[in-house]
Amino acid sequence: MKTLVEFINDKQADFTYASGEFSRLLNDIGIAAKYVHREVNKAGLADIMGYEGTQNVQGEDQKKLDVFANDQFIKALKHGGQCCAIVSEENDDLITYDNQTSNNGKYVVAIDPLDGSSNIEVNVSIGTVFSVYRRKSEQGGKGTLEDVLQPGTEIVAAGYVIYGSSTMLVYTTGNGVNGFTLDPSVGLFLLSHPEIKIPDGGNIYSINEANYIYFPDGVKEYIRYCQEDDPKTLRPYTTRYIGSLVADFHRNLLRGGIYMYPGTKKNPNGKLRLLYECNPVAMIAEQAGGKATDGFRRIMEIKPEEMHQRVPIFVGSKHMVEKAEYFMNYYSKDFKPK
Ligand code: P6P
Repeated sequence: MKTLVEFINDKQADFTYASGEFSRLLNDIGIAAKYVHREVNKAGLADIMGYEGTQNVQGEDQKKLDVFANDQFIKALKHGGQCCAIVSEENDDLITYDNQTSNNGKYVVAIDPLDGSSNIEVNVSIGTVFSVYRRKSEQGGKGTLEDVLQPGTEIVAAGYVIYGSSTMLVYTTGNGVNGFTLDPSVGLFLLSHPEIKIPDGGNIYSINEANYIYFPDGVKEYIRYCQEDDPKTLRPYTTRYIGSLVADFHRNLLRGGIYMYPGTKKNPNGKLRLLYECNPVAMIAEQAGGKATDGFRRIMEIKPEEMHQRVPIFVGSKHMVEKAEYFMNYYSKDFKPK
């Protein structure tokens, strides 16, 4: 099996930016993921669970693993010297570096270092979600907000790490989606899922139905559609929702399905963050033949206005997302962003 390093080097010619720096940055993410894998897999044993006592920008209690993961990615990207700025779910403000090497870096990273971390103590799969942009500001100075507030169409690499029954890195550089499984005995990510394509005939819908009474009518009608009997269109579908984006998305990517976190009357922008949750999974979905929308607009075309901006998301098998969009446009035009 090809290792991640061999794969990146072989594919270097495919990159629009056939530069060693880009390959180095991808490898830095892989290195940090291995350290997080090690800590996640002993969380039950070590006193690494429990709250760090601080809160992140979302006002959520930070668990020690959240902080550990955040530190690992920030350190690895600093060590690699290719990244000049990071927007992280765990930090209110843009992270920049004080060393010249990093300030010469050509790239910026948006990352959720440990998404779904509330699931750690119940042993549910969690994940890291990331996207990489080329900086727009002049090389040599610190990275800027302008560098990270770019639409998803500008992303040069996007992916996630899922810390589950095995640890996998799944990513795209715009030339298809490939999955690498970590062999902990040798510390190598091995190409286990080449050229991932999301099945068109998906029949899994993933949504937190506890919010049902607040959903737009379009979502309620789409859920009803999923539950109606129609053997021709594989309905009734089945529902799977574990409350960990990376776990829910990864299952649907391999099996076919739709993950939805819609806006509600109470929270019109939903819950998930555009920069480091929605855009990365949207790019993976599109590169695997799927689709990602906020109910009306392509996720990757939404221009971010601020770092921790939330957007509604419907992502997964193309025909499922298109059907959900149909219901949103028919029943819930009032939810369409102005
Ligand atoms: P809810 C985890 O907090 C997360 O950001 C995603 O990983 C997950 O899909 C979603 O929120 C779960 O949210 O409101 O259903 O608990």
